[in-house]
Amino acid sequence: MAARKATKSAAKPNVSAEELKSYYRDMLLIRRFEEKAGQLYGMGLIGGFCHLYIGQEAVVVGLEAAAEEGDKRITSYRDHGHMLACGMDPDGVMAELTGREGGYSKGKGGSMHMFSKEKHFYGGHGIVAAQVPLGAGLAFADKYNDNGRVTFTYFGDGAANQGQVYETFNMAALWQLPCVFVIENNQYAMGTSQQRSTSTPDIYTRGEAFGIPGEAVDGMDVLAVKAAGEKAVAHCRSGKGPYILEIKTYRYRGHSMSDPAKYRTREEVQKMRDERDPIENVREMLLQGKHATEDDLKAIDKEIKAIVNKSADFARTSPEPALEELWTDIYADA
Ligand SMILES: Cc1ncc(C[n+]2csc(CCOP(=O)(O)OP(=O)(O)O)c2C)c(N)n1
Ligand SMILES: [Mg+2]
Repeated sequence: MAARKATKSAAKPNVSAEELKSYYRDMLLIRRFEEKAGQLYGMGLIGGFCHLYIGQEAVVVGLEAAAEEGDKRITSYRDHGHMLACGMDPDGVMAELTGREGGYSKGKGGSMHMFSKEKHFYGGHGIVAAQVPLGAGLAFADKYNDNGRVTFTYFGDGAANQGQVYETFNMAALWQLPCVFVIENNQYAMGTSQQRSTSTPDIYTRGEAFGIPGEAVDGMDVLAVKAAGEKAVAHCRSGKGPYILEIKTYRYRGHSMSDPAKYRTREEVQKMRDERDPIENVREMLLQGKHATEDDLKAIDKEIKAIVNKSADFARTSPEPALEELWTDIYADA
């Protein structure tokens, strides 16, 4: 059996200027979309919970750069970034946040419950870690159908302490499922820091007991995430079973829109924004490497602003779902 050790990743791929620009664009779309969602929430247009992804953009954008058509993804309630990164329509996502007919779940699911068969996005799950066994189930189906597809199963540092994660690791390793377990370690589970809740800081080593290799990755660096993602995907696709990526990242906003964030200082957040911001990092790379001018980047900013404003207009003007809709989509084929 090959060595199945947990390692810290440092590799970075060579990418073209066009690729770098597309990562900048995709991360910026998530950032601006989430800022707009925050505004709509403040205006009372979004009900229920709303968990923003601001700060974590390089995780999904880097991993989507390593994915191929037909690969699957499943995640928690902090899910808008995953949907946008896999190509779901911003109009449909925003309209679901406002609970309107034009939303991905016809306004009946809200922020935490959206799906797209077309883009192989399987939710959006509100119960912490519930998506982890489901992700293994998706990978089981792919293995059974022998179709060469890989599933990205995302969960948080807090979720990593849930028992069902380890039952899943055992089965995924036993059956050699093509599943990349992506731990988005943003250092907090609601108001609890990882230090307060987690016995060992390196969650990527947790697969060793099951023979699952793991790797820690700098989640503020989209190129490092892409490189680690490619390695993990190649491992899974070649039939060697699951792989763990612990992606060290940071969320700038509260756990959800109703979080007063008393458990950390403003300075801590500001320091991260100033020194590690994933979008600023790529912006610097583009400018310093002379891959783009300030004007090129301004044009991208403008394009993104237009997409996000359009999605907000759609989310405000799409009608409320009709009452009869309450009786549809209850059973799979209804
Ligand atoms: C089974 C279960 N327990 C508790 C909660 C309440 N809860 C919602 S999010 C959360 C913290 C999860 O943190 P983490 O996995 O680090 O994800 P993050 O919010 O940082 O993305 C908790 C305890 C829940 N939704 N489900
Ligand atoms: Mg967390």
